[in-house]
Amino acid sequence: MRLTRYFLPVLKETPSEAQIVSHRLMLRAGMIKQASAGIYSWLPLGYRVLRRIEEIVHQEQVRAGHIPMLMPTLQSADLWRESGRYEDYGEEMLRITDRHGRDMLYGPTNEELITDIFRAHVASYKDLPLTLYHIQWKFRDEVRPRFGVMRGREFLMKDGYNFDIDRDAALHAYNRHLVSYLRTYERMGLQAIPMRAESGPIGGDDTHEFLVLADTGESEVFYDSAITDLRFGDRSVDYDSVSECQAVLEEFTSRYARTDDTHDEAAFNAQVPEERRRRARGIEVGQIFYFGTKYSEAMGAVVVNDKGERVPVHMGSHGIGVSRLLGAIIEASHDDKGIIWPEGVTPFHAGIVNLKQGDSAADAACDALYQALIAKGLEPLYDDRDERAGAKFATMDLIGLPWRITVGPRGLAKGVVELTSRRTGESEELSAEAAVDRLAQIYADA
Ligand code: 5CA
Repeated sequence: MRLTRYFLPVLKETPSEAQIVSHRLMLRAGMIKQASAGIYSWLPLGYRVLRRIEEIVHQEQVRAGHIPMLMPTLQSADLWRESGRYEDYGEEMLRITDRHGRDMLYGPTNEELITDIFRAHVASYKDLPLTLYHIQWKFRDEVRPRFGVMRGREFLMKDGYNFDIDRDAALHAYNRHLVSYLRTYERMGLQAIPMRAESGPIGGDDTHEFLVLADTGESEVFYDSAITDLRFGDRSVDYDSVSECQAVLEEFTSRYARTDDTHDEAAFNAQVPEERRRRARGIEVGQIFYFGTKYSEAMGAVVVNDKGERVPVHMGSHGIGVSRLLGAIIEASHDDKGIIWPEGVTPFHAGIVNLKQGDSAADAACDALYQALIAKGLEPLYDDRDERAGAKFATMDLIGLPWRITVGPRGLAKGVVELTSRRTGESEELSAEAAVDRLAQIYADA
């Protein structure tokens, strides 16, 4: 993409309404624009990152054997009356009446709708296990929408639902989700720690939230610092193997890590040596639940088991805050100049800065570099504006592309360009061809 043909409305001023750094940077970098309280338009740069995050979530869900689909945002109130949640959900639910006077709602989550699909089409244990998921907009009329996309009213969520014949099978689905979530967040450059939590309006006793540690996080958390040494890495786990998934769950959840809802000071002190006790704040980027037959009993989602008996199906639901993740990644990865995107989610792979726009040699070198990167399957953002170098560098630093290639007459005379890492600030002079090869290698490894 050439910047002169793009739409990147960066702001010079720091917007006064934004209280936390991720919100400020998303506004300044022209990624989002508020449409109304807690509701945002995704401008092209923000939309690119959102799509990349969605893509990683899809890939990891499919890898775990889960099946993508799409359910609507608007739902009928009647389904929610069956589960009893129409009344229980309270003011957070946006209720709408259609022209025929029918009660509708903008879905805050989809347990009822998916259970309705299941009961219409599945009747036998032979069709289990089954896990369906979608990535769809949700609406929760939060009392205090704030921090930009972090606590929105409209937000994008991946929500998945497992259907299993009994508790053991459903707990395997729970563990499988935990494993797939660890992989998912690490691919985005994040460490998200599973912590024992409360289930709230979703229900059930087994639940973990995934938290990214950050001072601006809304949750208070208590954990054993040894947990921050754990990495999922690129290990391969067989998602069908009960013991392999169980082993990962045990590795990542046996140490003390809880949100304030479930925190138990006595247990904390007894289980964790004093020097490893941490009390901090975190951003909840996902949550997994096992709630058994709560919805299947209320809504008549039954299957015939291998003994010919009709039994309610065991379920869980599993959410990832897709739009919130942009805020979480920026909170975890920025400096005073702007965002620093991890390679896995960056909106463009590299920026090209032409130090002397209009100089025929510099322009030609930039054009060639731009084409060479595209030929390697990379997406560059070429700053071809007629601007001072300082302004171009400031824009690149603000929008946070992990790599910048700087091209100018002085370097070209020596046959080199400059490759700069946004994260370390280190630069290296090398030929344009070598820079292209280096970037191709970096992204192949990422
Ligand atoms: N049905 C379950 C799992 S699919 C569910 O709704 N879980 S949840 O309530 O925990 O939401 C899942 C994730 O959505 C949360 O972990 C959080 O990352 C994200 N989320 C929840 N509320 C908001 C909000 N107001 N703004 C942005 N993201 C949100």
